[in-house]
Amino acid sequence: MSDKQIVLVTGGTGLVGRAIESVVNENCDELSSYKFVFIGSQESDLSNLYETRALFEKIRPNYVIHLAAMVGGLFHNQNNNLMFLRINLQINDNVLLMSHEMKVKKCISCLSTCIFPNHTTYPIDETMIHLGPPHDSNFGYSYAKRMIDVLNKAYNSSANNSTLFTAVVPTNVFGKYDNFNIEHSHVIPGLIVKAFNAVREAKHKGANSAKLMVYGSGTPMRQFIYSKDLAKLIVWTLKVYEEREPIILSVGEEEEISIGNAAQLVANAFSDEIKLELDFDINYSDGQYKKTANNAKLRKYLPNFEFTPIEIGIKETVQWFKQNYLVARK
Ligand code: NAP
Ligand code: GFB
Repeated sequence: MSDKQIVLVTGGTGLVGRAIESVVNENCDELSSYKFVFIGSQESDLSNLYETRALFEKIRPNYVIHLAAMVGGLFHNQNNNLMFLRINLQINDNVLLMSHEMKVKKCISCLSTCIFPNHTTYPIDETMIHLGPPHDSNFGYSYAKRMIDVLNKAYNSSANNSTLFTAVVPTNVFGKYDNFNIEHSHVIPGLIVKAFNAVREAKHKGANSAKLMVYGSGTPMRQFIYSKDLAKLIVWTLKVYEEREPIILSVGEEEEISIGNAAQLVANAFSDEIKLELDFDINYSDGQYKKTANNAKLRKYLPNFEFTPIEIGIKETVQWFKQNYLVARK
């Protein structure tokens, strides 16, 4: 009988899950008391309670890192708010119910900085989640995520509960194994696949420059966290974080950059092949202008945590995509 603590990672086959898997593989000794089980929708459709129950009865986790969700960028959310709401409500209710019933020691769920009130003061912090409606473009996803926070409060205060229900609040994430589908993806993977295609087309034509199409005006502001850094912080949350209240996992406010700047960093990552000039198409929506998050609570715990500089993270992600574009999720 193994005395290892079993950690079930739902959403284990996605961008964040795969990053946690590589952090776990790189730190086997430090994490030797845990056995991580990474699952995707092939192992269990977590929007279905019976399948969720069967999974939990099979794995019998001591801890749960709950990442599984219907996830997408601005344009995917904008056109599918009902689906994002219902599917994520179902997944979250099933996973938290089974964590409670199976007396999991700690269940760490994932919120997002995009679920905060659209009209608010800045920077946003963990206390502001419910102080007003979210941006209309992703209200379905946002309210489903906010219900995790409400479920956590309800379970934590219920009489027969023995699980610590808590949550992390990542900002926009990017990295290897992301979703590179242009219609559904977030901005950085969307730009990478567009840049990759533009370079390939230019080379085919013998041109030495090309355009990189950027949707919108490029003026909205974002904080981006490299998936490897987020993974390290989520493993830290598993081992150390014992508060019921959520914690924002983000680079600092001073790292906030415009979409145009992010696009330029993507173009620079291809400059060894072709010069890419940014071309902004304002027929596309800008979405939320800003969602500046404060990471002071994280810094109180980890004052010296070093985030990967975004230009390095983007270069590594572009390199990975070039080597894996045939198998990348598109
Ligand atoms: P992702 O790459 O789209 O991965 C989603 C994961 O959830 C995949 O493993 C997927 O399995 C699984 N999943 C989806 N529907 C499922 C279902 N019905 N049953 C079981 N598993 C299901 O997403 P991500 O970017 O890693 O996001 C992970 C978490 O971070 C999510 O909770 C998300 O809301 C949160 N987050 C993400 C960002 C971001 O910018 N990406 C920002 C803030 C918060 P398959 O591989 O089988 O599809
Ligand atoms: O990552 P993204 O799709 O979502 O970024 P949000 C959208 C911003 O990037 C808009 C611009 O200003 C877009 O006009 N943009 C430029 C692009 N080129 C592209 C492109 O090729 N693809 C995409 N997608 N955008 C999401 C929420 O908001 O944040 C989700 O809708 C999720 O729920 C995510 O939580 C973290 O950052 O605007």
